[in-house]
Amino acid sequence: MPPEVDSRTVDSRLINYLGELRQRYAPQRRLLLVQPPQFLFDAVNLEVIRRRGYYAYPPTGLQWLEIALSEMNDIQTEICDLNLLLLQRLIDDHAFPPEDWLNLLEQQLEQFQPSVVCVTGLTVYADLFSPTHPIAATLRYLMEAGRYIVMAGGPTVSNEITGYLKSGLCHVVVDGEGEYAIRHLLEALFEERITTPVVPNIYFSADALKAEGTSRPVIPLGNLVKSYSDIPVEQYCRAGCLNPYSRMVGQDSPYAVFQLNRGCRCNCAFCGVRPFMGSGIRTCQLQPLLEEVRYLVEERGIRHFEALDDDFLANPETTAAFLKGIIPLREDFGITWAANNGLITNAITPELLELMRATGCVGFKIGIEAGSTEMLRRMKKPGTPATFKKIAVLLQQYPEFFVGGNYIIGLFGEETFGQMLATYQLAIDLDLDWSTFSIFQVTNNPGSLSEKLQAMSGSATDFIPTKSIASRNLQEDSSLPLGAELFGLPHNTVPGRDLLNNIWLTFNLLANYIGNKNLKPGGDASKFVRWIEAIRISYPENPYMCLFAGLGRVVMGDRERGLEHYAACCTLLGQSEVWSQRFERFGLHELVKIFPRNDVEVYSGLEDVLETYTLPVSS
Ligand code: B12
Ligand code: SF4
Repeated sequence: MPPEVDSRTVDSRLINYLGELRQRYAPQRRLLLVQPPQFLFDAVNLEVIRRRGYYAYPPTGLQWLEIALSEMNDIQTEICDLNLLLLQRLIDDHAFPPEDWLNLLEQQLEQFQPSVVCVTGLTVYADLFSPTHPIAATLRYLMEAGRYIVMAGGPTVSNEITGYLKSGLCHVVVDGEGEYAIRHLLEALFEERITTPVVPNIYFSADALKAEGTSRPVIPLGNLVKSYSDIPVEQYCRAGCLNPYSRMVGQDSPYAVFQLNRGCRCNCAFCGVRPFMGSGIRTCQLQPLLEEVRYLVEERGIRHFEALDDDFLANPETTAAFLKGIIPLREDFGITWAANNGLITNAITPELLELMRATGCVGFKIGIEAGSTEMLRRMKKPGTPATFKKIAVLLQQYPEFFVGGNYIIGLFGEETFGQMLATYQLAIDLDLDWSTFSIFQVTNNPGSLSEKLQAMSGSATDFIPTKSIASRNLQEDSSLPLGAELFGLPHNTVPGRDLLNNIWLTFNLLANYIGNKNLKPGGDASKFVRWIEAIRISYPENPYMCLFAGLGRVVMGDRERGLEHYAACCTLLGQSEVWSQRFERFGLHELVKIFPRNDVEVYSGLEDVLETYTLPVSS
């Protein structure tokens, strides 16, 4: 029976299409929500997986969809996090070939026997149609089975909506937030009466039609507690990590996520949040959210959290109320949390920092992005170098946080080397614990990503270039300047991709390692070491991380551990001509020849290296 509809709140083309699907598949009310692997198989590094260095995020988006459907009659839902299952399998069973991962999906399908399968996904940008791309491969597998109504959504799919529908990879795509859309879709599929209005972020059929309706940003109601019955949340830390912060607090510390606000007040030109989430901030209900966090801590043993928010400080009073609400969990269970996604720099206040201190915040990133005023203006970043400096000074009073600044180089494919130097300069002036440099990528426009990638000369991969390749080592063109030579580049040069990689490598080494404030007198070497030892997990072949972890240990007075790192560095250098040459070009070989014995030798050794660089003058 077609559902009873009110023509003002439905799109008849969508209703007809779903009617056709109903006829073709005779679906039962069983819905499987799938998160495919979140990494690309072409760049898989099994050693890093086994060291638990890959992302393992609970599937928050799918959990919200499950909650949205929980009030519908008799809909049975189950969440299958294939990313988790695959990581667990690869860690436990060394004989398991990663390319057999679809067998894990097949097992879940067999067990649950769904009629509708919803697929989410977030991967780095790559060919989204490739036979090995985890999202495309999952969808293709499901469609070829010919037994399921297949719906897709999430950030990556939102970049290829038309292409995915037109190539028959799914029946429906939902762009952006999915709660209202999924509820409407399932009502139209299963219910006799449709009670929810159509929303225009639904795309459907092989013609990629867009539903006509009134846009309604989702107001998140309630919490995710019920959905956690499906999620073995305490096992995620055994399979991977959230980011270096979760590894820093201890890889065995069970972790989860929370989200207070959806959306972001800002609309930075390079960022995908506004196009994906729409404008405006929607705040979760405070008490239910606190209940969720309390449940995770008290009943599931979670001890570390990551804030998923794009704008955690959007409403300072609510953020303060939330933080006050979790103080007892800090006091009774020693919880920690971090905000790797970043806080809006100008929204940071002493009051909030005090509450962050009282709730076990281990660190956060702040969005700076560029040092040149014209680039900041062009990207509509709130803040100026002067306002960033003011906050950086304030942050020096909170040395217990590990604070990283986010910076982008190669902006819009047009940034000059001189403008990049201004960014480097600002990073040095702000003197934070870390400066995360990333290479600019196209992420912020809906439409076809493949076309945009072609326009941007080749495929974009990870923001952090060393993560794009299985070995996590950059292969450089040795004829291009690197290290000290790089600073002789004419300031009006607009570097291409290879040169950008060299600039990235040089800025990263100089700002974060050779010139790191925590490896100078008065710095906190132990904080530096905890961070480097946490990031090293993901870069087993990187000798400079070993060298600097070793130097940090020496400054801490732990020469024994320092020598272990040093030995690992020498082994890696012995195995790699490329790295040995790079060490020479960066001036690091002297530190390897005579490894410092104490803090004073580390300080002076690093100063000597810095002196070999003619750096821009500090403003
Ligand atoms: C946490 C996070 C991550 C985590 C992973 C989170 C996860 N669960 O997988 C990590 C740190 C790994 C990550 C990495 C990256 N991320 Co990220 N990440 C986020 C962040 C901050 C929050 C995501 C989240 O959990 N949201 C909360 C839940 C509730 O939302 P959701 O998952 O999107 O689900 C909703 C909808 O998407 C929809 N939905 C989702 N799936 C489905 C399926 C169906 C069938 C339906 C109907 C609906 C639906 O309904 C859900 C409920 O509303 C977002 C910012 C944002 N505003 O979304 C950026 C964001 C998603 N990331 C982004 C990017 C670019 C990346 C990277 C590609 C960056 C890079 N090049 O390195 C990497 C690549 C990931 C990888 N695998 O290597 C962009 C994506 C832009 C775009 N449209 O392409 C965002 C929007 C941030 C930004 N600044 O632009 N990320
Ligand atoms: S402040 Fe951050 S999340 Fe918000 S638009 Fe800018 S970059 Fe994106």
